Amino acid sequence: MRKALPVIGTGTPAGKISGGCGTATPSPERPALPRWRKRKLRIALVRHHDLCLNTRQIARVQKRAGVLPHLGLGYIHTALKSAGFHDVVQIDTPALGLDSEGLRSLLTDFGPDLVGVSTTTPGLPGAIEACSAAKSTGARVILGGPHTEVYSHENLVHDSIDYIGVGEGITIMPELAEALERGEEPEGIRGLVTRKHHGGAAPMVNLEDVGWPERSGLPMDRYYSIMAPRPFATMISSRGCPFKCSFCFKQAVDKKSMYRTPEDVVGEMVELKERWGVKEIMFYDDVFTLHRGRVREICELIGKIDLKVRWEAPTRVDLVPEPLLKAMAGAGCVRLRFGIEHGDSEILDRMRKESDIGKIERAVTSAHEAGIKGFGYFIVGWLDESREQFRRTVDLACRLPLDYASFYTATPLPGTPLHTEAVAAGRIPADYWDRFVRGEFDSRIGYLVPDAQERAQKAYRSFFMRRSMIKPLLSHMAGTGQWRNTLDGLRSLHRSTSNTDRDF
Ligand code: B12
Ligand code: SF4
Repeated sequence: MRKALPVIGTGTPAGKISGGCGTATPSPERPALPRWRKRKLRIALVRHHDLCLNTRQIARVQKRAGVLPHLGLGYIHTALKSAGFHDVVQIDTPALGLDSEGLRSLLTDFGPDLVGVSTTTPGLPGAIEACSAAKSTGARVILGGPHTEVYSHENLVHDSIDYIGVGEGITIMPELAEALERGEEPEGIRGLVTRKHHGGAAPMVNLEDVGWPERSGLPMDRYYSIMAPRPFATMISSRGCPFKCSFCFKQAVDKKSMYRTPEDVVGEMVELKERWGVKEIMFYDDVFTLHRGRVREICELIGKIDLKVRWEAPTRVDLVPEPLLKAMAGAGCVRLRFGIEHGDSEILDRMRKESDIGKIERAVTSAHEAGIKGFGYFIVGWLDESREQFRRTVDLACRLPLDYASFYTATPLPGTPLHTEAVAAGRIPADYWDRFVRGEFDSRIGYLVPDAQERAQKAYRSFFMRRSMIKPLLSHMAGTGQWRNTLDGLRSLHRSTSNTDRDF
C-alpha cells in the first residue's frame, strides 16, 4: 500500500490554474521521468458547462447544487504526465465560474498546442463553445467523452473540431500528443477519428495501471456537494455494470467490469485526506457493491488504519446484504445512493431494472437501520406514465426512510433501449440527436409525457416539504455545515422554481 504521502496545501487559489509541471509534489512511488523524456507540447484539458450559462447563472447553479469534479480528465492528465507531457492544465469552467469568454481568455494566455474537450451528449452545446474558444487560439482540438461513443464522425461537421476521441482518452491523448510533437499528422491511433480515418474505439484500461487522477492545479476548494462537508472529493473504485437498465447509456467500456484493488483504493483515500484535507469522498462507480468481497476488504483496510473519512457510494437495492451494510457503516460510509427509479412495478419491469418494491423497501430500511443515510434516484415522466403511476413514485419516495432524493425527467439518450421505444411510440423524432449533434437544436429533447417537468417539481416539493423531513434536514445541516446552501435549496423549492437547471 502507498503510504507516507506528503501533506501539502489544499488547492490553488480560486480562479487560478496551474499546470501539472512543477506544481505537483511527485509521490514517492511515481518518480519524475528523466529530463530527456519531457515533451514540449502544451496541452489543455477542458470541461465547459453544458448549458451555455453566463457567469451569474453558473454561480446560481453552483450554489444550489455544488460542483463535482471531472475524473476522466484527471486520469487523462496523469496518463499524459507519465508519457512525459508536463505542460498540461485542466480547465474546469463550472468550478472556476467562467463563461465562454473567460475560457477563451484563459486559453489564449496559456497558448496550448492541443486542447482536449470532454462532453456528454446533453452537454454538447457547451462543449462546442469550448472547441470554438480553443480553435480561436490556433490549437488543434479533440473532442472526447461518453458522447462520442455513439456520435463520432458526425461531430466533425463542426469546423472547430479536428479530431474525435472514441473510448479511453487515457490512451488516445498521449498517442495523439506524441504524433503532434513529432510534427506528424496522426494516423492509425486506436480510438482517433479524423476527417480521413476512423480508428475504432480505444479499448478499456485498468485505471489502477494509470495511477491516480491528477488533481494538482484544480481549484479543489471550489468543489462541493450540498450533501457533504467540505473539503470534498470524488474517486472511482470500479468501472462498468453488467445490468441493462433501458435508460442507461453504456460505453463499450461500461459493458465490462474493472475493479481496483482495495489497497489502491484506500491508498487514494489516504492521499485525499492527507494531501487535500478531504472530509468526505463520493464514489463515481456505476455500482460500488458489485463485488462484495472487494468492498468488505476495502472496509477492513479502512478499519485497520482508522482512516476517519466519511464516504458515500452508488448501489443497487439487490446488492446490499445486511452484513455488508454494517461493515460499510463501520468503515465510514455515511450515505448510499440507490437507483430506485420508480414506484410502479410495471414501469420498473419496462425499465428492465430487475428489482421490485419489496427489494427496494428492504434495502433502504436495512441501510437506515445500519446507520447509513439513503439517497434515492427516481425517474419521472416515463413513457406512458399515468398520473397514478407517477403518484406511486412520490408515495414510495415519501414512505421510505430516505434522507435525500432526486427526481429526473426521463431522457431517451441515444443508443439506449428507451430511445428506441420512444421513437417507435412516436414521442421523439428518430433523428433528434443526429440533428442536435449538427447544432440544429439547442433545446431539450421532448418530454415523454407532456407535464414531466411539473411532475418532477411536484415530486421534489412533496418529498422535501414534509414535516417528517425537518429532522433529517437539520441533522444534515449540522453534520455537513451546509446551512446556507440547504436553506437556499429549500427556499427555491418553496418558490416552486424549476429544479431542472441541471436536469437535461
Ligand atoms: C460521475 C458522473 C457524473 C458527474 C460528473 C460528470 C463527469 N463528466 O465526470 C455529474 C453528477 C456532474 C454528472 C452529471 C451528468 N451526467 Co453523468 N455520469 C457520471 C458517471 C457515473 C461517471 C463518470 C466517470 O467519472 N467515469 C469514469 C471516467 C474515468 O470516465 P470518463 O469521464 O467517461 O472519461 C473517459 C472517457 O469518456 C474518455 N474521455 C473523457 N473525456 C475525454 C476527452 C477527450 C479529449 C478524450 C480524447 C477522451 C475523453 O476518456 C476517459 C478515460 O479514458 C457516468 C457513468 C459512467 N459509467 O461513465 C455518468 C454519465 C457520464 N452521465 C451521463 C449524463 C446523461 C449526465 C447528465 C446529462 C445527467 C443529467 N440529467 O443531468 C449530467 C450532465 C453532465 C454534463 N455537464 O454534461 C451519461 C452520459 C451519456 C451520454 N450519452 O453522454 C452517463 C454515461 C450515465 C449513463 N450511463 O447514462 N455525471
Ligand atoms: S444498474 Fe445503474 S449503471 Fe447499471 S445499467 Fe442500471 S442504471 Fe446503468
